[in-house]
Parts: sequence; C-alpha cells; structure tokens
Amino acid sequence: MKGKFITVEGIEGVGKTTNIAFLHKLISGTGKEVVLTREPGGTPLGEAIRGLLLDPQYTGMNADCELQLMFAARAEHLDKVVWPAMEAGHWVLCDRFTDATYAYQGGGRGIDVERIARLEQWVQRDFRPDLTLLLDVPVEIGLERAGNRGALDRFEQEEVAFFERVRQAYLEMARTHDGRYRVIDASQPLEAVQWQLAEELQPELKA
Ligand code: Z5A
Repeated sequence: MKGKFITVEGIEGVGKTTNIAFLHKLISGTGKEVVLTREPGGTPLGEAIRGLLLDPQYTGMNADCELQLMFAARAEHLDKVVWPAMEAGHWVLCDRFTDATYAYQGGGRGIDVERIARLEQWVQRDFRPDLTLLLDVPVEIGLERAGNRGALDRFEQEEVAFFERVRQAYLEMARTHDGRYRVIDASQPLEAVQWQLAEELQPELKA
C-alpha cells in the first residue's frame, strides 16, 4: 500500500477532534490527498454500529458483545474506506483505531489482550498504523473538558477508575510500541500541542 495510515488516540476529551482537523490541514497543505475518518464508524454501517455502542440505553452491554461490535465496524471500515484509500496512494487520518480496543476493552473492561490480538489478526491481518499520535492528559482534565459538552454517551458515563485504566493501557502501549507511537502532552495550551504535533509529523511528511 502506498499511502500512510496515521491514528490519533487518547482518553475522553483529550482533544482528538480539535487536533485531527489541524493535522488534516497540515498534511493536505503539502499537496497530499488525506482521508479523514473515525472509529467506531467511518461508513454508513459503521456509524450505525457506533450508534448502538454509544447509546446509554445499552448501559451494561456484555463486554464480548462490545468487543465484537468494535471489530465488526472495523472490518467494514477497512474494506470500504481505509484500504481503498491507501491503495489509491492517499493518506488516512483516523480518529481512534485498534489501540482504542486494547485500551478500552482490554485496559478498561479487563478483556484478555490475547483475545483482542486474535481478533486484530483475523480482521486486519498484518495491517497496523504507520504512526500513532497519543494525546495524553490526566483523567481529570480530559473529563472536565468533555463534561462541558452536555449529554453523556455510554462510555462517558464510566467512572474515573475506568478512564485511569484506559490511560495506563495507552501509556503502556506507547512504551512497548515506541517505534510507531509519539506521546503528546495534551494538557498544554492548544498552540503548544499543535506545535508538538507538527514536529512529530515532519519526518513522515518528508519520508
Ligand atoms: N472506543 C472503544 O471503546 N473501543 C474502540 O476500539 C474504539 C472506540 C475505536 C467514542 O470515541 C468512544 O468509543 C470512546 C471510546 C470508544 N469513548 N470514550 N470515551 P470518540 O473518540 O468519538 O469519543 P471521545 O473520546 O469521547 O472523543 P471526543 O468526545 O470527540 O473528545 P476529543 O475529540 O478527544 O476532544 P475534543 O472534542 O477535541 O475536545 C474536548 C474539549 O476540549 C473541546 O471543548 C476543546 O475545545 C477543548 N480542548 C481541546 N484541546 C484543548 C487544549 N489543549 N486546551 C484546552 N482545551 C482544549
């Protein structure tokens, strides 16, 4: 595949949506075609699955059901959006991907990572991101930022301890996959976060 696959990760309210728009502008400014997408979602079917996953009426959803819905949406997303874009030589910028599954379903819900790894291999084969930008903030800052937005979805209703486990799972992945991970201190003012993001992206843009 000729394009690059870049994922943006982090806990709730860390600033992914805000910064992904900045990254999109930065990459497309160099003349590259960039597809901006997200998980769960990114296709009509994937967005319908996202609706089920986030709906507070399904609070208490079985963790295996949640895990398999994430991968069901991902299979559709890879097939219909990500792989065709990359085959066409485009870059793909994705708001969350499988590392979110390791962090939320693995770290947060406590599902064995070996089971997640088996689904990852089944659905994605050897496909992995080229670069993962982890926006990191202490949980209380992320929740405070997210809390200013109104009605809470099914994940946003989780307790602080859940998000602490998710954050630690992300930081652990950043340590073990340090070749593809860049950790950004997203508690800084937005201009400083974006300056650091631009710095981290430079080598990819030149490659
Ligand atoms: N999920 C999962 O469990 N397993 C999976 O495999 C996948 C996902 C793929 C939906 O994701 C849920 O799916 C997610 C995990 C689960 N649930 N949670 N939690 P999502 O990405 O759509 O949901 P989210 O994490 O809640 O994202 P968000 O709500 O869009 O937040 P955000 O994009 O990270 O933040 P933002 O909207 O850009 O910023 C929040 C506010 O902070 C906003 O007012 C900004 O202006 C402000 N902000 C941003 N940066 C700054 C700085 N630097 N300073 C001050 N204020 C700032």
